[in-house]
Amino acid sequence: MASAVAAQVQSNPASAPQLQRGIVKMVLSGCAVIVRGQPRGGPPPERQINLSNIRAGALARRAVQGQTDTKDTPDEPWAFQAREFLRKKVIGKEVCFTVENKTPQGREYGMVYLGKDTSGENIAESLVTEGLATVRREGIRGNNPEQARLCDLEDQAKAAKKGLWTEGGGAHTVRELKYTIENPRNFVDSLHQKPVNAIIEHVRDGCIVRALLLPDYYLVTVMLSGIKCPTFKRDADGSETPEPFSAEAKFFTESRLLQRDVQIILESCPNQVILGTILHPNGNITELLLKEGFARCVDWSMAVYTQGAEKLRAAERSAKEHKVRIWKDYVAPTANLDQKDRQFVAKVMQVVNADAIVVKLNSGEHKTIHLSSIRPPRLEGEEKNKDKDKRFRPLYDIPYMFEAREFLRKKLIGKKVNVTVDYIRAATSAMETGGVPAFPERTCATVTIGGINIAEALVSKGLATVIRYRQDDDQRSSHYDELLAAEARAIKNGKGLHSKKEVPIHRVADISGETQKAKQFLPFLQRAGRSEAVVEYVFSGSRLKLYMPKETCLITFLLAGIECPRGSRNMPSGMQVAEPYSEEATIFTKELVLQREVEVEVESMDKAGNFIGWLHIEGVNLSVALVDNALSKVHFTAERIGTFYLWLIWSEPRMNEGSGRLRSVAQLTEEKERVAKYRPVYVTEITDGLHFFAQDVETGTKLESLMESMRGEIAAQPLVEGSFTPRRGDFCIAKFGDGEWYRARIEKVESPAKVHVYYIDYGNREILSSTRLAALSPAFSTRTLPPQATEYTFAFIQVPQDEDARTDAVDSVVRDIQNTQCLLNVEYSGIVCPHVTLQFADSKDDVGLGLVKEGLVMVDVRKEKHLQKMVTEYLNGQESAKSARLNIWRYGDFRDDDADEFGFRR
Ligand SMILES: *[C@@H]1O[C@H](CO)[C@@H](O)[C@H](O)[C@H]1NC(C)=O
Ligand SMILES: *[C@@H]1O[C@H](CO)[C@@H](O)[C@H](O)[C@H]1NC(C)=O
Ligand SMILES: *[C@@H]1O[C@H](CO)[C@@H](O)[C@H](O)[C@H]1NC(C)=O
Ligand SMILES: CC(=O)N[C@H]1CO[C@H](CO)[C@@H](O)[C@@H]1O
Repeated sequence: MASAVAAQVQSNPASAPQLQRGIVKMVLSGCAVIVRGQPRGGPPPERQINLSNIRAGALARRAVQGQTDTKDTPDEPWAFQAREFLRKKVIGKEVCFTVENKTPQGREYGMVYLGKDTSGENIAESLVTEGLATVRREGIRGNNPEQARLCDLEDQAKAAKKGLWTEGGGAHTVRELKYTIENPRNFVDSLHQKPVNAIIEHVRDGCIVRALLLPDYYLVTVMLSGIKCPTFKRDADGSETPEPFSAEAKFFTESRLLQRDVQIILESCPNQVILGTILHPNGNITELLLKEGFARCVDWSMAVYTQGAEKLRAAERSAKEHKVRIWKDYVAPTANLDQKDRQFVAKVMQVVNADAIVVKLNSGEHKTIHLSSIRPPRLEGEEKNKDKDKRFRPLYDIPYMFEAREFLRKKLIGKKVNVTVDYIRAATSAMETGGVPAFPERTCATVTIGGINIAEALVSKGLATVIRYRQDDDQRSSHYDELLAAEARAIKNGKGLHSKKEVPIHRVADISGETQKAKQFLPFLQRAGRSEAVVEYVFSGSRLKLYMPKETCLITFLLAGIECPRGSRNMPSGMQVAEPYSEEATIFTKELVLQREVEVEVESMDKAGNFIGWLHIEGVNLSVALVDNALSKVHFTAERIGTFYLWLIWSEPRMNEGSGRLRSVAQLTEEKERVAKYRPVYVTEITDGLHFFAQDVETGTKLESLMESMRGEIAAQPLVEGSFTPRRGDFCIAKFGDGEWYRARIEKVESPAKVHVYYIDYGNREILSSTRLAALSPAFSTRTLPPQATEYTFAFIQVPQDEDARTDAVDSVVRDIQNTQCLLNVEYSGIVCPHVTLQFADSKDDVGLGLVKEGLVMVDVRKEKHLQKMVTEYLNGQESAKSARLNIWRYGDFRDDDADEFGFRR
């Protein structure tokens, strides 16, 4: 050891003892220091130097534990003052020293000077001057000038009655040291986390220190809150085995904190160990240790850290990322994922139980995501075996499962969320788990919506619990501490699973497949009219399982008016092959209604106890939407929307008639060419969302004559005002602002004075008093002439989400085409309505392309092969708008991928 320090020695004239250099690591007493060299790839060597020729008092010593023949010895008078004088002067400082004498036991005596050479302060002289050390006159021989000088200084100190030479002895300089604390927990609590002044007296390992608390001289062992460093494991035979980096971690803390003045926040005292945080002006040792890879975060003790746990996690994360020290072999749980698979935005399609969701990725693919580090409600012990014979449905029968699922469903379904993958849990085979059911691979992620971590929200409501991990288990939420904190709050406030109250019970009548029960229930549901329901399962495009919250029952529901192509299924005669497009129909329905709140009208029931009726979601009639979707791909001359509409309205449920209609429609979609058969329409209404309503010019004369005779009839037989009772869904006639009557449908009845109507031949809506409504006579009903206004939207363009941009586009469309005859061609289908191109009747210019060229909208880049020519034409238009910096491009170009941020929606 000594040789390494000697290696850093400077040569000196042969006569004088060699001058050596080092840094003071520790002051042992008023007359001894430990000096160390510079670290070179590990903790440096060190030597103890006792000061020649002087003596300072001995510090207090604790009895050797377990040996009854030793006792605590107190400080000698002025000993602590001498140590403190020296500590403040030299700790952590560079000094130089000479070794004048070495005892056979290896003890070294010398002179120590502050700084690089002997021109610095001679610390022995300073001590003597202050009366903090005495001179060993007995050892002085000959006439060494240095020794003579020490004697002089001592004489002066005596004369001035300094330190040891003050009258009355030094009893007041003896500390009343407290090695133990009776009740450490009370002691810690009594400080209320106020910082206490302290001196670090010993560093046991990187995160455990012995501290002298001031001003009362308590000696306490403090473990740094939140972390753990590699340490020295004591074996059974008493020898210590260092863990990798334990010595380095210890040196890291020692070189910064040993014998330094600090403040300590004593944070907690679980079973005798005091946890605390050390404050030092140069930084935060806890954070530094983590950042340098000398420590790892510890969940249980992290909870008491008062200075912000997220900073510690971030420091640890940085060390892991850079693979420093203890993390040198670290592999992130998501290391083999591309960035785009690690973090992405996706749309929630389904909530599975209470801890997983199915999302739709940009690619259109569906993916199941588990919420990291949480555990959904589950049955404990005996409850599992209760009611064994009853049909067990986890969603309703496990306490709080339904609440948890509903919380997630209401918050997330159909919404876009941010997914950050935290870890992939490998599949476990049944063999590994010893017969416990195996799990497939799971992608576990933190899912946020509007900045809220949904797992944290769930936990804070007591609707899920947090999984506990082994210390070194990295497969966990990146926001694990927040989850723990949320759980602590939920427990404290007795939320959900932590509540002492009776668990909420969901008695659900499962009527699906129970013909007898269904029969009894039918009149009830028929009478109920429109009822709320949640779609719990989609078997096929037109066959669903519904939960009716008011009636608390589960039913199987078939869409009236249509039958979707059947999927494959097992029949006694063998596997029945799926009909074409069954898969597409199922996906279409799933995307539109799965787990959504819908309204249904039950009309009838089939032999198997399935209810048949209509289903509406956000104003869309699912039967119509399904047909529209297939229809709009159809060659226009083959099927007319108007005809189809009529068919839907008037066809009775035809459950056993097969699916001829939709299939024939589907076959037509095989067509590969874009079909451009423009037909004349009259644009009657434009909505704020850039949809529009148009009438077919061909049937226009029919509408005119119908209106004429209708108005004639009204004139002949004036209506009795107020004799009409509006009911939602009914057709009627309504007196518009121009004083004329038009056919309409009632969409909502707020009050007799506020009835929402939709003019079925024009597409506009109005709220008016029921006094301006009257019954629609059967002669003019939709049976005679179907509603003439059809809703469309522009193909190949994105409706701007930004309100101002949208208003600009709508204004331009209103100016150009409202109440104008145009030519229309259906290009492709949409969920709400067909997407079409429109041409001006005279110039044959494309209206949508005009909007693109004006920079009022962005292009929706369709992928269909047969549409590529159109898409290219639109994109060229967009390029010219960009280069001219028109409207939305006025701030310059941005990639299509940025569209969302700029307020555009595809
Ligand atoms: C050297 O200093 C240490 C620490 O103060 C002390 O315990 C020891 O007795 C000293 N050695 C001698 C021989 O004075
Ligand atoms: C997703 O996160 C980003 C940044 O972290 C944020 O700007 C964006 O609004 C988030 N999106 C959603 C849907 O929460
Ligand atoms: C949609 O649903 C209603 C039930 O409210 C039904 O009567 C109607 O025929 C369906 N079709 C259309 C086109 O509205
Ligand atoms: C409480 C406290 O002192 N925190 C400090 C920990 O150290 C970092 C720098 O290392 C400071 O920024 C914090 O203020």
